[in-house]
Amino acid sequence: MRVVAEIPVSEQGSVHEQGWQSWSPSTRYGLTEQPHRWVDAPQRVVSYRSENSAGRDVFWGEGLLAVDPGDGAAVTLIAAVSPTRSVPSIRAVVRGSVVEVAADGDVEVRVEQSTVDTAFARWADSVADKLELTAPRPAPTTWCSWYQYFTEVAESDVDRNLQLMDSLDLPIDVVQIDDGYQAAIGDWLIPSGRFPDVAGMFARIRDHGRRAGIWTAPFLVSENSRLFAHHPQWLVRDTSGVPVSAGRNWDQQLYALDTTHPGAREHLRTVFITFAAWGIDFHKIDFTYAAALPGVRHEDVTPIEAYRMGLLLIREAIGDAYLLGCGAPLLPSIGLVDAMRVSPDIAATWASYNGDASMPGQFGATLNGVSRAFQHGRFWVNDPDCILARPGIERREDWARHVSRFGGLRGSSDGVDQLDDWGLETTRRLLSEPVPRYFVES
Ligand code: 9PG
Repeated sequence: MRVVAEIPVSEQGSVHEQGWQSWSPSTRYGLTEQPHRWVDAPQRVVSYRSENSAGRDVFWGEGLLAVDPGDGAAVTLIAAVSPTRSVPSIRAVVRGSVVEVAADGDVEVRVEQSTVDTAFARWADSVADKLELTAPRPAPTTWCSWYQYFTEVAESDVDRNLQLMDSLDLPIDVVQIDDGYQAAIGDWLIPSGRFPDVAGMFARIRDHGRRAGIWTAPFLVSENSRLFAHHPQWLVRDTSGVPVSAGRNWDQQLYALDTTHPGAREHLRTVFITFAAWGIDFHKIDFTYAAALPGVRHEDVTPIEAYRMGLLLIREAIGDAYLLGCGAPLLPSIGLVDAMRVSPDIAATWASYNGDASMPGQFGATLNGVSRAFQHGRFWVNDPDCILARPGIERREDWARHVSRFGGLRGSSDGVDQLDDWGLETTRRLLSEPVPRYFVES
């Protein structure tokens, strides 16, 4: 690491960290506060940039970090020079009344007499200009199966909700089936037992006058999948030839698909072209961090290049369909997705089950949704995660306020029959509200 700035600060100073991917905690801290870090080691690869060495006693941003001296003096922003190509880690250490910032790659140091949010927004404007990004396409409104049914979702649940959306005349453009329709992580075209006719179900969604959306984790391969059994050569490996771990979830060991391997690429193309033939035109691609893990690939490219090759391939296969990234390295996704989950998952509880701010819970979801507000309208449409408004959702009024303020993509994820009067009225209102172009002006 090379020192890039030494910034005098007052006792009221703060450091603002931006994490690697959708779920990585991102927020500001007072100088003596402890930053949010992983709690259980296996979580590290799933929600954080596992290859770095972010300690608990230092501040750490991935490609972006800001220091506010807290005395009215200018804020300093340290940012990746080419965020879609290389995302340096940026470390900030408090040494008495100076914050020393170091980076392991090319960064620019910007000094702005403004709030940190405004400085972030101005930086994002400059990135968008340089990359000649056009304004992101507004998001359709969605209904997502995940936060009511989780992996147990069945075709009958979707049908029942379709009926209710019609009878209640809910303003939902896209019905998005989440995790659960597929036989295994990696086997996207093989149905789970609960979906006897996946293609037929997407056709029924369209018969109801709604658009069809689907969830995949396109770069993940579960140890239980046929993909893993039949095509071990398509996995990212370490230098001794062992498949690199993409973490654990669903009580399964996960691996990363090599997005540079011709066979894996052909497979990805087939999956997404099949979805297009089924009439699907909304994609939530999840756990995409897997494609950017360090390792040995068929082609000698950087992890970020491999990641973008995978995203670009999907982009090309789905035509004009709307693309939502999730579990996604943020800066490397710029220019390739329409919308981005900027936060960990919402949940029925405010706190996550183990205190890890990257795990499902309203605390972490809100934290990131606020700190990444500047990205909305510049890099993509911000997805703060779904509206949950049914009884039993802890602090549901607070969550509704958050979505109203920071929701670019508006999606409902309650079983419609679970909503009480407040829940239904709130869901309808949040789905109908106009979304501003920006949440943070520059
Ligand atoms: C489907 C879900 C939903 C959800 C996504 C994602 O850190 N974790 O272990 C972790 C696991 C799952 C997860 C987020 C984090 O949820 O965000 O909306 O699609 O997958 O399995």
